[in-house]
Amino acid sequence: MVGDGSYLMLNNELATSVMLGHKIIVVLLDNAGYACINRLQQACGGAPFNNMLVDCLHGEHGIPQVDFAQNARSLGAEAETVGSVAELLAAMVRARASSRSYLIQLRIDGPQCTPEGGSWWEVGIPEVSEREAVRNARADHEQARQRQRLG
Ligand SMILES: Cc1ncc(C[n+]2csc(CCOP(=O)(O)OP(=O)(O)O)c2C)c(N)n1
Ligand SMILES: [Mg+2]
Repeated sequence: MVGDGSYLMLNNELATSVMLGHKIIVVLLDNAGYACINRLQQACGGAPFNNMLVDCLHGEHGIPQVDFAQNARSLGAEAETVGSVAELLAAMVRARASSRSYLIQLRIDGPQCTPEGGSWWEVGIPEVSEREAVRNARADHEQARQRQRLG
């Protein structure tokens, strides 16, 4: 299972899996951007920027709408695109029956995430900012550090 952003960073592994005959099934969750980094950016007090494709800097040719299934086929895998959980289940049956690596592209909602799991990850927050949200995130960060066990 892989996100659309991660797939763009490692899709060549599909060609290797086909070449070696080591079949893998890739379920690609396409939410049009780096959603977890988008969430982290905002948890640190930042405004959403340059993570979801809709917020990204782009030039005159716009934002590419990557056809991930087509991309996987070009690397030698079989592939299809689905739009619901029911279609995903049916596609998994075909993927399991296939003799070669198989990618299922599932379009999912954008930046919405499941609620946090409750664990704390230390990420540096600026001490000085004109943004109130950043100053609040810094105050939360300092409080959280008080509860950190060292050593
Ligand atoms: C090689 C590499 N570059 C950058 C990162 C930082 N990083 C962690 S998650 C992530 C975004 C992943 O986006 P996607 O795969 O689309 O998953 P989503 O959060 O949207 O579900 C990035 C850039 C990383 N882990 N590895
Ligand atoms: Mg994504």
